[in-house]
Amino acid sequence: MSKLQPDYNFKVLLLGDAAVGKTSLVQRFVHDRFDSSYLMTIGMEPSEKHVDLKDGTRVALSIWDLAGQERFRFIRHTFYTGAKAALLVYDLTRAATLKNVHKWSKEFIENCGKDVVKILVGNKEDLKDQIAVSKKECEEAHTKMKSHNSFQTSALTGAHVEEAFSEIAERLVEQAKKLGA
Ligand SMILES: Nc1nc2c(ncn2[C@@H]2O[C@H](COP(=O)(O)OP(=O)(O)OP(=O)(O)O)[C@@H](O)[C@H]2O)c(=O)[nH]1
Ligand SMILES: [Mg+2]
Repeated sequence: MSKLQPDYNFKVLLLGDAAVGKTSLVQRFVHDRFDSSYLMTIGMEPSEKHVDLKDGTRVALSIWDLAGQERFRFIRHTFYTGAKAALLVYDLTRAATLKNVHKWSKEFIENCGKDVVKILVGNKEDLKDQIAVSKKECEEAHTKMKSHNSFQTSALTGAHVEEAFSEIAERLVEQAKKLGA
């Protein structure tokens, strides 16, 4: 019989530059759909989805999809409160967005502390002939920002989207169990 009540509830942020595909990743993960037009997020867009881990643990993720546009910088800190994890997203076709991921990571830690789960996500991997960052650069960024894991995703095809969110749920449960022990 499946449990209805989640065992855990966590707040997860989507962080990264404008138009890297944060909203698209959430749309793919939560509703299994994709929109090719760009509608910038204004402030923040909340969603919720339950994830069942392999061992049957049920995790509710409150997903806070933050606006990446510079103009929302001043209201952003209000959305950080209580977040324990983030997907730090960059666009594989725009090298500058990978550089900026470090700024996002810094802002995340400043607001939420060091004991947070960080998953690095290079999105738009379907645009094979436009990829502008090497595997080595991705790995270096992963090491430099000490992210727990990294993925290359496509919100368009769905590649590795579930994996990235499941990883965050797994890591959060692991951390919660450790802290509770
Ligand atoms: N080909 C391709 N296009 C994508 C992918 N993900 C997002 N896009 C497109 O990239 C554009 C920006 O996507 P959004 O999800 O709105 O970007 P965002 O990061 O939420 O942007 P802000 O809300 O401004 O911070 C849209 O036109 C999407 O359709 C992907 O995996 N592949
Ligand atoms: Mg958005």
